[in-house]
Amino acid sequence: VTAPEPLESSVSTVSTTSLRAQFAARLSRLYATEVPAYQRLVDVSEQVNADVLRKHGSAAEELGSLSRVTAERHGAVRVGTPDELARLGRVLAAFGMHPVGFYDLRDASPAPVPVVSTAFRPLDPAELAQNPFRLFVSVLVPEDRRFFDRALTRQICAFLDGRSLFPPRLLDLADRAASEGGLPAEQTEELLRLAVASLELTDEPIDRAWYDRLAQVSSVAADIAGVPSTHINHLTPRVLDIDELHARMSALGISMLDRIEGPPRWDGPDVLLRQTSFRALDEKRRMRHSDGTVHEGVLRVRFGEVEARGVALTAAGRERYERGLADAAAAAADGQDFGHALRTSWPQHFPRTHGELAVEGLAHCTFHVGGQPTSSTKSLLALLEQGALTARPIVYEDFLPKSAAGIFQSNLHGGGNAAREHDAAPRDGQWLAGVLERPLHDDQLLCAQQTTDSLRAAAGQLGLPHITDDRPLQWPSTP
Ligand code: OOG
Ligand code: NI
Repeated sequence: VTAPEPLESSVSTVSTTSLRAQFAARLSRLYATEVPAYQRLVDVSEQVNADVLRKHGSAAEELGSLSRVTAERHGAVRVGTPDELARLGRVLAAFGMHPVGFYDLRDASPAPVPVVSTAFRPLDPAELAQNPFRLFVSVLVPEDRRFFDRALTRQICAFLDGRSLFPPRLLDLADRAASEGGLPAEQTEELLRLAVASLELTDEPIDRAWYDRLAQVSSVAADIAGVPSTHINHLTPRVLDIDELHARMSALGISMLDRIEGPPRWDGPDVLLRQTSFRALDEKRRMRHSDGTVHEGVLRVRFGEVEARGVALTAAGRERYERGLADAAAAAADGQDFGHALRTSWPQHFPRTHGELAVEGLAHCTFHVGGQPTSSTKSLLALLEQGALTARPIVYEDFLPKSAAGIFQSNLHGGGNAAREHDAAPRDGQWLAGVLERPLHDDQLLCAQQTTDSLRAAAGQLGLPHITDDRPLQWPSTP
């Protein structure tokens, strides 16, 4: 894993790990001032987490310690050009956050969005345990003819070329922090201040006609290219019981989306990610009108999302998940309630325990010595059966583009009118890696590497030359 070693040895150096924790905490304070209902969400999440821990004890911490979960946030930021994306990538490298995965939301259904995205986050399990702050970063694709005609593409590009989001001093400090694994203490304040300021809402007026023109095509395009700078679109705390959170927020009179996106609630293991949010609220913004006057207007683009995280699925597990969703969607097309259909069919797709998920090769996990083998075997399945090894689930650290598109959609009015007949501009992970000038990591491989490392360590402890991973659906084989 490529995360630089933190420079803990020198007292006057602040490590990227510590910088990341401070960056996340400051963004949280900033977003609370910008969107006060967010603080409510954080407070209620913390209460729910404390209650879950009281009720379930240490089992509640199987997928992360309470201190990790309490500080845990993901943010969403949207930028306009490859250049803006590359610069943001440099800033995030200062915090030990690296790009993982490629998401193309342009073909999300039922609500295509004209962006492609990646998630910047720590890679190393120890780094994730310290502070897992992640940022879902999307870049507009103004050349995509399904959304924008040639004239609009040109206008968007001209508008975006005229703005500069990340000052040179910020980039210098960030590059230094990234290459040295931290910064001298006397420079950290400046780095953090500039980094947070680059994601703060400005009160520079918005050109009303230009904003509305873009919003007709896509609200997200307007949120990106209709405004003079970028900002945090949302910041999301993690909660250990999202159904309880949803009920408590609703009881406080906060208007939540009806649905929790992702897998259903059930009495088996949570997988992947479940998310919901409160509806976007009116926010006052200064608007410049065509006659040149500036008045206060209202925009509604930012919302408060909350999430619960489950175990990471292998490709085989992901297939089950997709099939589960597809079955429920088919039932909904036949007039059934989607949520009901999903809950009813779920047990046909997933076993009821983490152990079974592990043994069937559906979920990623690490293996640890739990006792002495009762026979000479190198088989993982046999060692698990003998209790010589136990499985520990690996938490899902990434995103679900389908749910993401659902949340985009439900929170924005004027969903846009993508013309399907025109050509998409080609964008893929290789394109994104080229823009960022750094490799795009693969979440499946990162998890598989953790499994392999744990098996090697366990084999060493048991005095075996190796352990053979003979699970039925294991994936992928690490190179
Ligand atoms: C990002 C949407 C993705 C999530 O939680 O899935 C996301 C955005 O709205 O810009 O944040
Ligand atoms: Ni989000």
